[in-house]
Amino acid sequence: MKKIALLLASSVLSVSAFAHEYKAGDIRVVHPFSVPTLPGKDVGAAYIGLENKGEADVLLAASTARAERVELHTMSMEGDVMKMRQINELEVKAGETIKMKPGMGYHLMMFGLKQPLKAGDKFPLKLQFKKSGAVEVSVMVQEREVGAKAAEGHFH
Ligand SMILES: [Cu+2]
Repeated sequence: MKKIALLLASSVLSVSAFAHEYKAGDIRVVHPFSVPTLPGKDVGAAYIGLENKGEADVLLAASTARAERVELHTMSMEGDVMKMRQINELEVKAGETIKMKPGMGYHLMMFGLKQPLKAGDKFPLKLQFKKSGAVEVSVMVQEREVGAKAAEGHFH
């Protein structure tokens, strides 16, 4: 009986490590990732999934030791121009899922990166929610998809 419990515990651990997700209260933070920085740039963007199983909450801020500051940004088409702007906070409504991805919508913009982001890097990112408090996640730097390349013109 004891053995089974141990086996179960270890498989749960390895599954959650593999799935690369975190919890802050009722919010699941899924697969935080970033892409390699462009040559000569010290800005980058991080992307996370947010699943809210509870009441409405608000992402207030993000920070990382890897960069001077992190801003919440959103990107959208205005006419035929892609425009990016800073937002003060990001509401995650009850039951809502927000999936950030390169090229469109929300992202976490990192300014003053202390070293370039390379594929395979990992770095810690702290997220601050209004209700659920703070959670530290590990961001994986992944090779940018070929298809996403064209949409990366938003880098400052
Ligand atoms: Cu941005």
